[in-house]
Amino acid sequence: MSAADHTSHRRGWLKGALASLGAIALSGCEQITNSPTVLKALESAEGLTRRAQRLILSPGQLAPEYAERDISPVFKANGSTDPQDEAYLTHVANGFQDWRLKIDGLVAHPMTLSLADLRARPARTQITRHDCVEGWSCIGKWTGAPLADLIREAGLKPDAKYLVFHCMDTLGGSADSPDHEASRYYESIALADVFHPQSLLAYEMNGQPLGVPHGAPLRLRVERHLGYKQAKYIERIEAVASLDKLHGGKGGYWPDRGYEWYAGI
Ligand SMILES: Nc1nc2c(c(=O)[nH]1)N[C@H]1C(S)=C(S)[C@@H](COP(=O)(O)O)O[C@H]1N2
Ligand SMILES: [Mo]
Repeated sequence: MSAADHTSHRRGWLKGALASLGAIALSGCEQITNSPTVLKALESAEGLTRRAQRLILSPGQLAPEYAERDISPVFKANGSTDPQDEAYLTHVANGFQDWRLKIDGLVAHPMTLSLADLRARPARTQITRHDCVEGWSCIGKWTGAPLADLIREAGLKPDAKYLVFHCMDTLGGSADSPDHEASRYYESIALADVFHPQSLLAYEMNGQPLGVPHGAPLRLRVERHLGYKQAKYIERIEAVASLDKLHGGKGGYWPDRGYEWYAGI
Protein backbone atom coordinates (compact mmCIF):
# COMPACT_ATOMS: atom_id res chain seq x y z
CA MET A 1 0.00 0.00 0.00
CA SER A 2 1.33 3.48 -0.85
CA ALA A 3 1.37 6.24 1.72
CA ALA A 4 -1.56 7.95 -0.03
CA ASP A 5 -3.56 4.70 -0.10
CA HIS A 6 -2.81 4.16 3.53
CA THR A 7 -4.09 7.62 4.45
CA SER A 8 -7.29 7.31 2.46
CA HIS A 9 -7.84 3.83 3.89
CA ARG A 10 -7.52 5.28 7.40
CA ARG A 11 -9.78 8.16 6.53
CA GLY A 12 -12.37 5.70 5.24
CA TRP A 13 -12.24 3.72 8.45
CA LEU A 14 -12.59 6.85 10.53
CA LYS A 15 -15.59 8.02 8.48
CA GLY A 16 -17.27 4.65 8.95
CA ALA A 17 -16.57 4.61 12.66
CA LEU A 18 -17.93 8.13 13.11
CA ALA A 19 -21.00 7.34 11.05
CA SER A 20 -21.82 4.31 13.15
CA LEU A 21 -21.18 6.27 16.35
CA GLY A 22 -23.69 8.86 15.12
CA ALA A 23 -26.23 6.18 14.30
CA ILE A 24 -25.86 4.65 17.75
CA ALA A 25 -26.15 8.00 19.47
CA LEU A 26 -29.46 8.55 17.68
CA SER A 27 -30.74 5.10 18.55
CA GLY A 28 -30.46 5.60 22.33
CA CYS A 29 -28.25 4.55 25.20
CA GLU A 30 -29.08 0.91 25.70
CA GLN A 31 -27.40 -0.17 22.54
CA ILE A 32 -24.15 1.61 23.16
CA THR A 33 -22.44 -1.16 25.04
CA ASN A 34 -23.59 -3.75 22.48
CA SER A 35 -21.87 -2.00 19.61
CA PRO A 36 -18.43 -3.35 18.73
CA THR A 37 -17.46 0.11 17.45
CA VAL A 38 -18.37 1.79 20.70
CA LEU A 39 -16.80 -0.97 22.75
CA LYS A 40 -13.60 -0.35 20.83
CA ALA A 41 -13.84 3.40 21.44
CA LEU A 42 -14.48 2.83 25.15
CA GLU A 43 -11.57 0.44 25.33
CA SER A 44 -9.18 2.95 23.85
CA ALA A 45 -10.49 5.67 26.18
CA GLU A 46 -9.77 3.32 29.06
CA GLY A 47 -6.34 2.70 27.59
CA LEU A 48 -5.78 6.43 27.63
CA THR A 49 -6.78 6.60 31.28
CA ARG A 50 -4.37 3.80 32.12
CA ARG A 51 -1.57 5.56 30.27
CA ALA A 52 -2.36 8.81 32.10
CA GLN A 53 -2.37 6.89 35.36
CA ARG A 54 1.02 5.33 34.60
CA LEU A 55 2.33 8.81 33.90
CA ILE A 56 1.04 10.11 37.22
CA LEU A 57 2.49 7.09 38.99
CA SER A 58 5.75 6.99 37.06
CA PRO A 59 8.96 6.72 39.12
CA GLY A 60 9.77 10.35 38.31
CA GLN A 61 6.90 11.29 40.54
CA LEU A 62 8.17 9.31 43.53
CA ALA A 63 9.47 11.31 46.46
CA PRO A 64 13.23 10.80 46.93
CA GLU A 65 14.18 7.87 49.14
CA TYR A 66 17.29 7.87 51.33
CA ALA A 67 19.77 5.42 52.86
CA GLU A 68 19.82 4.10 56.43
CA ARG A 69 22.78 6.39 57.20
CA ASP A 70 20.66 9.43 56.34
CA ILE A 71 18.03 8.73 59.02
CA SER A 72 17.80 11.66 61.45
CA PRO A 73 19.10 10.70 64.90
CA VAL A 74 16.14 12.56 66.40
CA PHE A 75 12.86 12.91 64.53
CA LYS A 76 10.98 15.93 65.84
CA ALA A 77 7.39 15.24 66.94
CA ASN A 78 4.90 17.97 66.12
CA GLY A 79 1.26 18.96 66.53
CA SER A 80 -0.40 16.49 68.87
CA THR A 81 2.31 14.43 70.52
CA ASP A 82 0.48 13.10 73.57
CA PRO A 83 -3.29 13.09 72.99
CA GLN A 84 -5.37 13.30 76.17
CA ASP A 85 -8.63 12.15 74.61
CA GLU A 86 -10.18 9.54 76.88
CA ALA A 87 -10.75 6.92 74.19
CA TYR A 88 -7.17 7.31 73.00
CA LEU A 89 -5.73 6.96 76.50
CA THR A 90 -7.72 3.73 76.91
CA HIS A 91 -6.16 2.39 73.70
CA VAL A 92 -2.67 3.34 74.91
CA ALA A 93 -3.32 1.63 78.26
CA ASN A 94 -4.12 -1.71 76.63
CA GLY A 95 -1.52 -1.59 73.90
CA PHE A 96 -4.04 -0.84 71.10
CA GLN A 97 -5.46 -4.38 71.35
CA ASP A 98 -9.04 -3.15 70.96
CA TRP A 99 -8.21 -0.42 68.48
CA ARG A 100 -9.66 -0.99 65.02
CA LEU A 101 -9.26 0.85 61.74
CA LYS A 102 -12.55 1.38 59.93
CA ILE A 103 -12.68 1.91 56.18
CA ASP A 104 -16.14 3.07 55.14
CA GLY A 105 -18.09 5.69 53.21
CA LEU A 106 -18.28 5.23 49.42
CA VAL A 107 -16.78 1.73 49.36
CA ALA A 108 -18.33 -1.52 48.19
CA HIS A 109 -16.91 -3.53 51.11
CA PRO A 110 -16.45 -1.61 54.36
CA MET A 111 -13.55 -3.02 56.39
CA THR A 112 -12.60 -3.24 60.05
CA LEU A 113 -8.96 -4.09 60.72
CA SER A 114 -6.94 -4.70 63.86
CA LEU A 115 -3.26 -3.82 64.09
CA ALA A 116 -2.50 -7.52 63.66
CA ASP A 117 -4.62 -7.59 60.47
CA LEU A 118 -2.65 -4.64 59.10
CA ARG A 119 0.68 -6.18 60.05
CA ALA A 120 -0.28 -9.44 58.32
CA ARG A 121 -0.73 -7.65 54.99
CA PRO A 122 2.03 -7.04 52.44
CA ALA A 123 4.25 -4.24 53.74
CA ARG A 124 6.46 -1.56 52.26
CA THR A 125 9.39 0.24 53.89
CA GLN A 126 10.67 3.63 52.73
CA ILE A 127 13.16 6.17 54.02
CA THR A 128 11.88 9.64 53.23
CA ARG A 129 12.15 13.27 54.26
CA HIS A 130 9.36 14.87 56.23
CA ASP A 131 9.00 18.61 55.63
CA CYS A 132 6.96 20.63 58.11
CA VAL A 133 5.46 23.94 57.02
CA GLU A 134 7.14 25.46 60.10
CA GLY A 135 10.44 25.06 58.27
CA TRP A 136 12.08 21.92 59.61
CA SER A 137 12.76 18.53 57.97
CA CYS A 138 13.61 15.08 59.32
CA ILE A 139 14.45 11.84 57.56
CA GLY A 140 12.75 8.70 58.85
CA LYS A 141 12.10 5.10 57.90
CA TRP A 142 8.47 4.09 57.62
CA THR A 143 6.96 0.62 57.35
CA GLY A 144 3.31 0.04 56.70
CA ALA A 145 0.52 -1.30 54.55
CA PRO A 146 0.29 0.32 51.11
CA LEU A 147 -2.93 2.30 51.04
CA ALA A 148 -3.67 1.27 47.43
CA ASP A 149 -3.99 -2.46 48.29
CA LEU A 150 -6.47 -1.79 51.07
CA ILE A 151 -8.58 0.60 49.08
CA ARG A 152 -8.66 -1.74 46.10
CA GLU A 153 -9.91 -4.43 48.45
CA ALA A 154 -12.56 -2.13 49.92
CA GLY A 155 -13.54 -1.18 46.36
CA LEU A 156 -14.23 2.50 45.75
CA LYS A 157 -17.68 3.35 44.44
CA PRO A 158 -17.61 5.34 41.17
CA ASP A 159 -18.42 8.67 42.84
CA ALA A 160 -15.62 8.44 45.46
CA LYS A 161 -13.05 11.20 44.87
CA TYR A 162 -11.25 11.62 48.20
CA LEU A 163 -10.29 9.70 51.31
CA VAL A 164 -10.82 11.45 54.62
CA PHE A 165 -8.64 10.43 57.56
CA HIS A 166 -10.36 10.77 60.92
CA CYS A 167 -7.97 10.96 63.87
CA MET A 168 -8.33 10.34 67.60
CA ASP A 169 -6.62 13.51 68.93
CA THR A 170 -8.27 16.83 69.71
CA LEU A 171 -6.44 20.00 68.76
CA GLY A 172 -7.24 23.66 69.36
CA GLY A 173 -9.73 25.26 71.69
CA SER A 174 -7.06 26.23 74.20
CA ALA A 175 -6.68 29.66 75.75
CA ASP A 176 -3.79 30.54 73.44
CA SER A 177 -5.81 29.78 70.29
CA PRO A 178 -9.14 31.54 70.89
CA ASP A 179 -10.05 31.52 67.20
CA HIS A 180 -9.55 27.78 66.88
CA GLU A 181 -12.56 25.69 67.65
CA ALA A 182 -11.51 22.43 69.26
CA SER A 183 -11.78 19.48 66.90
CA ARG A 184 -10.40 16.04 66.30
CA TYR A 185 -7.69 16.20 63.63
CA TYR A 186 -8.71 15.28 60.08
CA GLU A 187 -7.10 15.35 56.66
CA SER A 188 -7.94 14.23 53.15
CA ILE A 189 -6.20 13.19 49.93
CA ALA A 190 -7.31 12.75 46.31
CA LEU A 191 -7.29 9.49 44.36
CA ALA A 192 -3.90 10.02 42.66
CA ASP A 193 -2.35 9.95 46.14
CA VAL A 194 -4.52 7.07 47.33
CA PHE A 195 -3.01 4.89 44.59
CA HIS A 196 0.53 6.30 44.77
CA PRO A 197 3.06 3.55 45.57
CA GLN A 198 4.58 5.50 48.48
CA SER A 199 1.25 6.10 50.23
CA LEU A 200 1.38 4.01 53.39
CA LEU A 201 -0.57 3.39 56.53
CA ALA A 202 2.53 3.23 58.70
CA TYR A 203 2.69 1.25 61.96
CA GLU A 204 6.51 1.28 62.29
CA MET A 205 9.05 4.09 62.38
CA ASN A 206 12.78 3.44 62.18
CA GLY A 207 12.16 -0.29 62.72
CA GLN A 208 10.13 0.15 65.95
CA PRO A 209 6.38 0.12 66.53
CA LEU A 210 5.10 3.66 65.96
CA GLY A 211 5.27 5.57 69.26
CA VAL A 212 2.61 7.86 70.71
CA PRO A 213 4.45 11.12 69.76
CA HIS A 214 4.47 10.08 66.08
CA GLY A 215 0.89 8.84 65.80
CA ALA A 216 0.48 5.37 67.33
CA PRO A 217 -0.85 3.01 66.33
CA LEU A 218 -1.28 4.12 62.71
CA ARG A 219 -0.41 7.20 60.67
CA LEU A 220 -0.50 8.18 57.05
CA ARG A 221 2.62 8.73 54.93
CA VAL A 222 2.00 10.63 51.68
CA GLU A 223 5.53 11.53 50.71
CA ARG A 224 4.89 14.23 48.13
CA HIS A 225 3.17 16.42 50.70
CA LEU A 226 3.93 18.63 53.68
CA GLY A 227 3.86 17.42 57.27
CA TYR A 228 0.30 18.38 58.09
CA LYS A 229 -1.06 15.94 55.46
CA GLN A 230 0.59 13.04 57.37
CA ALA A 231 -2.40 12.27 59.61
CA LYS A 232 -1.45 10.58 62.90
CA TYR A 233 -3.66 8.58 65.33
CA ILE A 234 -5.96 7.36 62.52
CA GLU A 235 -9.12 5.47 63.44
CA ARG A 236 -11.29 5.81 60.36
CA ILE A 237 -10.81 6.26 56.63
CA GLU A 238 -13.89 7.49 54.83
CA ALA A 239 -14.30 7.60 51.04
CA VAL A 240 -16.29 10.66 49.98
CA ALA A 241 -17.42 12.40 46.79
CA SER A 242 -16.78 15.91 48.08
CA LEU A 243 -15.09 17.70 50.98
CA ASP A 244 -17.80 20.36 51.28
CA LYS A 245 -19.51 18.85 54.31
CA LEU A 246 -16.34 18.08 56.26
CA HIS A 247 -16.04 20.73 59.00
CA GLY A 248 -15.01 24.00 57.27
CA GLY A 249 -15.17 22.42 53.80
CA LYS A 250 -11.46 22.79 52.97
CA GLY A 251 -10.60 19.14 53.58
CA GLY A 252 -8.37 19.24 56.65
CA TYR A 253 -7.79 20.63 60.12
CA TRP A 254 -5.09 23.06 58.92
CA PRO A 255 -6.64 23.74 55.50
CA ASP A 256 -9.79 24.84 57.37
CA ARG A 257 -7.50 27.30 59.19
CA GLY A 258 -6.04 28.84 56.05
CA TYR A 259 -3.34 26.41 54.93
CA GLU A 260 -3.30 25.05 51.40
CA TRP A 261 -5.14 21.72 50.97
CA TYR A 262 -2.84 20.06 48.41
CA ALA A 263 0.39 21.08 50.19
CA GLY A 264 2.70 19.49 47.62
CA ILE A 265 6.48 19.47 48.02
N1 LIG B 1 -3.66 13.53 64.13
C1 LIG B 1 -2.72 14.46 63.91
N2 LIG B 1 -1.94 14.32 62.81
C2 LIG B 1 -0.98 15.23 62.56
C3 LIG B 1 -0.79 16.37 63.36
C4 LIG B 1 -1.63 16.49 64.50
O1 LIG B 1 -1.54 17.45 65.30
N3 LIG B 1 -2.58 15.51 64.75
N4 LIG B 1 0.19 17.30 63.04
C5 LIG B 1 0.69 17.31 61.67
C6 LIG B 1 1.94 18.07 61.48
S1 LIG B 1 1.82 19.75 61.33
C7 LIG B 1 3.14 17.46 61.30
S2 LIG B 1 4.55 18.33 60.92
C8 LIG B 1 3.26 16.00 61.46
C9 LIG B 1 4.26 15.71 62.55
O2 LIG B 1 4.54 14.35 62.56
P1 LIG B 1 5.60 13.84 63.63
O3 LIG B 1 5.03 14.18 64.99
O4 LIG B 1 5.78 12.40 63.40
O5 LIG B 1 6.85 14.64 63.36
O6 LIG B 1 2.04 15.36 61.79
C10 LIG B 1 0.91 15.88 61.17
N5 LIG B 1 -0.19 15.03 61.46
MO1 LIG C 1 3.79 20.37 60.32
